[in-house]
Amino acid sequence: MVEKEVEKNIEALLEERREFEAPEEFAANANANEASIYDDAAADPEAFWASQAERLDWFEPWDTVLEQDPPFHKWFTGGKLNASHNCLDRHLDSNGDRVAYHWVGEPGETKDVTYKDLHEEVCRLANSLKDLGIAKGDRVAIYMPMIPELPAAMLACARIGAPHSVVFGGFSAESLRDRINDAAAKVLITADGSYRKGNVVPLKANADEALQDTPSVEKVVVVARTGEDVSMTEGRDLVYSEVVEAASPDCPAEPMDAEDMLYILYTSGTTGKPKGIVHTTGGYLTGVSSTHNLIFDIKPDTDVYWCAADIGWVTGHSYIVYGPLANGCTSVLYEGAPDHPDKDRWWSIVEQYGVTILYTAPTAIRSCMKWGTDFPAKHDLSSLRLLGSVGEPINPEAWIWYQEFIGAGKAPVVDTWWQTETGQICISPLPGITTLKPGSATKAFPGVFADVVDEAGEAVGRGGGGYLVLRKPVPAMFRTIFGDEKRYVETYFEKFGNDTYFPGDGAKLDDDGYFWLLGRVDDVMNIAGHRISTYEVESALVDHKSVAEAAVVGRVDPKEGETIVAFVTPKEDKEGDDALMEELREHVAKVIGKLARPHSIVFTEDLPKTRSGKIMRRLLRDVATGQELGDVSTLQNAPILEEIKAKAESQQGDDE
Ligand code: 7RM
Repeated sequence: MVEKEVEKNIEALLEERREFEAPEEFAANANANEASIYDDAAADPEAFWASQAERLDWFEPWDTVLEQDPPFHKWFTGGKLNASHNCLDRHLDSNGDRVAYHWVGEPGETKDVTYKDLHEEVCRLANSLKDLGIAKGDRVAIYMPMIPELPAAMLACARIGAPHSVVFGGFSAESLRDRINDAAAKVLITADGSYRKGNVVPLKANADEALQDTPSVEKVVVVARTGEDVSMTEGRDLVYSEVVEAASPDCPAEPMDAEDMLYILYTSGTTGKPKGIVHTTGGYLTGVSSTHNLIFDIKPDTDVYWCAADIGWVTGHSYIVYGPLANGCTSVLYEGAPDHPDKDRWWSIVEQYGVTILYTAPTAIRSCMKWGTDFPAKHDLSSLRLLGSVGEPINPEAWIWYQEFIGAGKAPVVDTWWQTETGQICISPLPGITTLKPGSATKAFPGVFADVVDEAGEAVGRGGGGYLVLRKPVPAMFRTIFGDEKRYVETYFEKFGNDTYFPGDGAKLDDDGYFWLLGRVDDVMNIAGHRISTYEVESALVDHKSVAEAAVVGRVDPKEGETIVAFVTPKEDKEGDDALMEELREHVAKVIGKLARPHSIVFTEDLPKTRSGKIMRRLLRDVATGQELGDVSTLQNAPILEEIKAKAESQQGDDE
């Protein structure tokens, strides 16, 4: 009886939401507006991906679209191309004066960089790298702020066939050191510092600390961003502007094999040192440019596109640099924080440049919800015609808020599921075709074979829940973990066999075959034999009018089994008191069922988050179970954890 009630109310929470059909005018002009694209791609996926690859410039055509030796796969073998050529040179004749990036510095300066400007900078820097001894195949580490020199550095590497390894500017010296050493990078490109919330982040000082223990690095190129004094090591460190000015602007793009490495990007696994995710050239560029074109409905002549992620994450690699530039579109590149100098910074940028497409993360959307609607309301956001979300499940309330208060109720919201490993979006609506359901990433992109399976790897079918899998590789999918093929096979293919990629996410299929991502499988709780995802409880909590943000974990007790602990940030004007605690427990009981009612609720000003904004549930689980805290080095706000811990402990005392 109880179980039935839970089941029904989970369904009610997730499904009793409005559905949104593609707006007629949008559909009429959409890049993807024939539903047959799905069936055609399913019938012959290789023909579909080949047609997408043909949108690129190839120096030599490929022989075979896909060669598989599961779990290994190669795309467009025999083909030759260059990513930098595809992102720059081929646009020059017709669109050289088009703006590639409207750059906005956090302190307020702006700069428009055209395709011609970027091409020249890239060619000069590529020649400088050659002068510094970088040859095809050598790795270059990049540790930079969100300034135009960052995409330029990536493309300069791509131009000469040197794989780059971008390390997010928020990472510590130690993280930088480990990544440089794992890739054995020969050159580091960095900056004196960067601006964040009005402060200077000392990138060069961090780099110097890292460089004490990185034997592979021979030269360091330093961009003067802040102009502050930094120490320069004679014979090793060079000034970026001097190096670039001295170099020739003439640098032919190296013809690369489709399967040559384009870059390494490190991502944390559940255990052990970060994994160096390896992406190659032809498939990657095909995957990111095609998804960018069809999902974001890019009209290069008129759109101003803004992906508000950091280039240091895969979202920035694929959807700030390679996808948008391959499609010849104009982007915004913003250096700083969304609330500096005030909480309307993003909306003033949207207004200033007439941004038409905005792509961001649920955590950012929830921050904006917390700050209130006055900030977006101060600005004319009517240019926005399409909104995107990525990074974690977006709860229906945040989805609706985004559509309503940022998209004026008219802009479709595309919730895009993918990973560092997949390189490209895999599950997402096509905004001119797909009927949207708030909270669902909807359907697999054409040519992508996503499914939901049970523990034995059997398809659960519509209405079922289990593990998300991909039954065929996508072109932009990673090829291996740098230097650790064994870990590649074990992490992703041990569970269901070499033909089935396991991304580590749980998902449900609803009766229409829509995907509902439920978070990492290690975040699924088992409450009295019933699977309830932390996300479902979080969604119910955030659904309450007094809640800004919530994270939920399972506390395993040998006697009681698993119970639910919620960490809740109330909205700014709300008090996290006993009355609210009781109200929230009742609220969750009402929307999901008594079984899903949190056993305890800890109120906190903030939740522990990684620098990319993901809530670290693992650490909250440690707090909830009273265990020693795990690794906190990737947190952006580590001190909050001690506060939460102290509160949780005093509350637990109250319980007993
Ligand atoms: C792009 C990115 C990947 C993990 C992935 C999921 C989660 C990402 C969504 C999502 C639900 C989404 N790369 N995730 N997008 N969950 N809906 N639209 O975030 O490598 O940093 O993270 O993020 O758990 O496995 S990532």
